[in-house]
Amino acid sequence: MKTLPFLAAALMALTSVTARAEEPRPTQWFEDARFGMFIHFGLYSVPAGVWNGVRMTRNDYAEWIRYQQGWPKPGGIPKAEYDTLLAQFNPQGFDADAWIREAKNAGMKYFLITAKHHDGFALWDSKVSDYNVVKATPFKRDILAELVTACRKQDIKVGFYYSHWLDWEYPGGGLPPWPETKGDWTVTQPSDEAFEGYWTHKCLPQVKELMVNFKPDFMWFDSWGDQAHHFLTEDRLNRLIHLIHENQPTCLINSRIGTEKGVDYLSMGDNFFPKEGFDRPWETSGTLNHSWGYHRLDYKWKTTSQLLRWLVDNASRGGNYQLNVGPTGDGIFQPAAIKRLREIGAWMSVNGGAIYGSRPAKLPEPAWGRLTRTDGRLNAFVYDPKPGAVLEIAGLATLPAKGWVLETHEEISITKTLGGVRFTLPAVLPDDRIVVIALD
Ligand code: FHN
Repeated sequence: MKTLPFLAAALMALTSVTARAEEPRPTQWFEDARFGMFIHFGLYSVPAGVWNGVRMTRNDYAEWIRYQQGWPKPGGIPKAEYDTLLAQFNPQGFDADAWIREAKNAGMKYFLITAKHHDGFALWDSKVSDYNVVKATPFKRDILAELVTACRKQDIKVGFYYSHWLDWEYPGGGLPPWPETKGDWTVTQPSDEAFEGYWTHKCLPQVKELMVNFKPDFMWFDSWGDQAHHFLTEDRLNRLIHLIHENQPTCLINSRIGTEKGVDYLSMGDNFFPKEGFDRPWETSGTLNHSWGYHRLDYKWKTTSQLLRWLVDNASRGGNYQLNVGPTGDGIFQPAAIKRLREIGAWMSVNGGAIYGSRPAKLPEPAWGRLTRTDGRLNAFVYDPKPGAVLEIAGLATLPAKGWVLETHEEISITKTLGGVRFTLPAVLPDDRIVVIALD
């Protein structure tokens, strides 16, 4: 008799944990947000794509500098040599509030950072591995803790990138998959048993730490290709997903974890903007220039006009855009990045009402631009607008009560046609990249 209440309490506790873990997670904030900042920051931000005066080859992603096919000798930079970066990692210019302010001013609603990238280096005070910013570098500050505080203060959702498959620090972590597929030198992949050791002793405990210490709003895992699937078995992924929800029930998870089942949103390929949407939340992560991590010789900056189009394209198809910044080894954003973020922010400050909380219009996509729907309003994004242009929205059955330029509030003329609605742009336009027309 005495054990019964105890048993009942234990059972209830167990049921509530399971129930919490299985409850649908709230994705609405994510879908409403539409625009977020991605950050790649770590040891690799110091060499910034150049090692001993030699520019990296192959994918030219600065965060991959340790492993470059044929670099500068087969096998890449030896770990002991790479680890000389630990003593050099001292980003004195890092200011969490300033980073988050920049994201917020750009019109972004959430923030995602590489808690641990493929090199295995952690940006927080991990008790699981000393290979982290607090224990192994002169900087000694918990970068994640400072950023999470800044995000909470400035009302920005926060998430972490965690490289769960590739880890080039811990024995047994996944190694680059290239040699097997491209083959001019070979890396011996860990055995399944060794990978299991990494999984149980580094990956799972570190992800648990992230959940317990920071209660993130979402996680962004990264995997691709056959090699990843070989290691990321259903059982391992289930353990990882369960651990996350057990410790942080509302934490969203992306599909690049290695499965589309039991996760909350789909991640597209890098810089991939699909022509059609999906019937569930999704996002594209993209770069401002070419490399994700800061690369001192990367001058391939995209124009603001192009970045805005991708943001609008994705929003019109029900997707988000996570735009990446690679801060320098000193912990600051490059002027070219700031310029673009602020230009996007200026556009969003007058047109964000047609992006945030929007859903696809479910009308044929016009050749002249894109459409979204927000609370009973239709928003028409006109690309490369020409003064006085007469444009048509096909498939709209009723004539809207009125139409106006969202930025200036200038009313425009609208008429009903056989197949939809026709509107005329004003003689003077407030933007030559994208003008938004609101139709009530
Ligand atoms: O290998 C990584 C790369 O360094 C970067 O983190 C991107 C971001 O989407 N993901 C992988 C390549 O797809």
